[in-house]
Amino acid sequence: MTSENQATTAASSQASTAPRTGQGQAAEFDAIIVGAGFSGLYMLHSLRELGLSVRVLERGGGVGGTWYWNRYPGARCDSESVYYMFSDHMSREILDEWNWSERYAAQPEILRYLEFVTDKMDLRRDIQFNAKVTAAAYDAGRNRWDVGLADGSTLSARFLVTAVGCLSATNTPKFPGVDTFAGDSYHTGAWPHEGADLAGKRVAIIGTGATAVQAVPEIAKQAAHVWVFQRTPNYDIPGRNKPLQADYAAKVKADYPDLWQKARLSGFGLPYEVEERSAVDFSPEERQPIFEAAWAKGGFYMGLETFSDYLVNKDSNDTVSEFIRGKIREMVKDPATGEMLAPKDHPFFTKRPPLENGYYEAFNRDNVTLLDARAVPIEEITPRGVRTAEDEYEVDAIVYATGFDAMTGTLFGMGITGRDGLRLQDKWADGPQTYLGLTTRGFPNLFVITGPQSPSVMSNMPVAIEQNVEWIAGLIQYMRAHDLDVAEPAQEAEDNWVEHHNQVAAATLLPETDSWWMGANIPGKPRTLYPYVGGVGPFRVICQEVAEKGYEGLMLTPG
Ligand code: NA7
Repeated sequence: MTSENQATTAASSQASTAPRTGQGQAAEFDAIIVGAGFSGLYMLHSLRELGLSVRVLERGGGVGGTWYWNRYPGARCDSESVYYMFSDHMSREILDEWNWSERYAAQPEILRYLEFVTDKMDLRRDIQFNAKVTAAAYDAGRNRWDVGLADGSTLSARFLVTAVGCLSATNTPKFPGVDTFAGDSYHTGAWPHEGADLAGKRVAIIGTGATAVQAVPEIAKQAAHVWVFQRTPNYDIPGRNKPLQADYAAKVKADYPDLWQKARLSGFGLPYEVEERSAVDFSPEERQPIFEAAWAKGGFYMGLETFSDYLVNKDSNDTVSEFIRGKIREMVKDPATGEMLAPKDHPFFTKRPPLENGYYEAFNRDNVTLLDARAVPIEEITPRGVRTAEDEYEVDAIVYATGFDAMTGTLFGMGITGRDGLRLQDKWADGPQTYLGLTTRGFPNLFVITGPQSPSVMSNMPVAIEQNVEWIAGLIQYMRAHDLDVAEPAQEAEDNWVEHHNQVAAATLLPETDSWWMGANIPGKPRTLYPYVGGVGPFRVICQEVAEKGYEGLMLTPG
């Protein structure tokens, strides 16, 4: 942090400690932020810089968001740690001081990092923990958001910013008998803080997404036996996790200004070297060494640095999909298990490809059994375990690695109502309707960080988050400078954004695949692409142009 920054932080943080509270009245703030993960922390810092009084409401007992809740064995980030952090926009000092220990940081280290940031930036005193939002209603007469908490208390603010992440509402399938199991049940996204004792136990793991791919090898090391219930196999790419080399980390630090810039203008928020080329323009002999090099390197390079048209060209995609299937068959000793693990029902990267560190090898162990939950579905959970049409698997513990009601689950759970009592879930009943994913008509002064129809999960998250936060802070600054109190998108601007979003989605292979990106994992959820897939860089440019034109598309009015 520069000394100038420090001075502003100190001055504005004094302002932020003074909410206006009257007798019998709700505590009043300029802004309420919901969530204290990456998004909420940076939003708090940014609004304090503007001199706003701010309260962060966090349902957990500490900061961290995703990294507070997801404490399952093996939990780590699939973005390389050196890029999975705040840039110098938050604090140059933190960027210089913090050192990661592994190529991909594990959950405890990321949580330590976020605690470090919180303390270093003195953010904690404006965060209210164990504060679950149960209602948030816009009062047009007062132009304020009234926010109710589970403990019955209320607060109010001019601006409401949701910083609730994309994967914070856990999804446990409604299997018959799910509550009858006599052993221990865990959802990976709500793992007990004291840990789960799985040593020597018989464990059922349901799901084979990015979470299970991390958890299975770790649980297999402790458990007596693990049964993995797979409905759909994924294209898991080797992560090749390893200790971070000091010279590599130093080089990255030295190059940060360029690297952040590159990441901000990239497709997926990572500063990788993307070659604009199609796999179909290369012969099999030419493609092979390109694939092998990316496979050896590990990580998302496989998707981003080999060929650039996998999401729009099925023929190109077929080449990489077949390459990965071949690798899976090689890694798994039992041919029948290898075949079961090789995905055939969807193209590569039309579901989020997990990074694996020992997942396929785990199936070479005697104490791990893969079961085909597509061919033989789970019929019920019994007091003893998991019953399929063919068998009952008696276990001591069931681990639900069954994902999340992504992108909208938590927002809908907060009871958000806008102008004239319009409920967010009613407005979005057929799918999200937003302007830039950041705002939605009928909900004045509500801003959504990493919302649907913004790049969000299609990005290395901190890069998407910083852009969202800076745009929202810029808008609020603009409103204050021009004595404007209400921001709400015009209908036409919103319709145009939704249409653009849908056109971009339709040009890709993504809508054909059942994925949580498409809402397909939750029965009854509208089927639409939730994240914006036009790219982090292009999205940034669009948002910048909107801002430069006086926030074109938003109706900005005095209160
Ligand atoms: P995901 O990716 O949504 O994975 C959930 C898994 O659970 C997936 O394999 C599902 O199979 C499986 N699932 C869900 N419901 C069932 C039922 N009823 N029966 C059997 N199997 C089921 O969640 P994760 O937590 O792994 O990862 C979420 C994101 O976190 C990840 O994408 C990264 O961005 C980080 P399906 O594929 O639907 O057939």
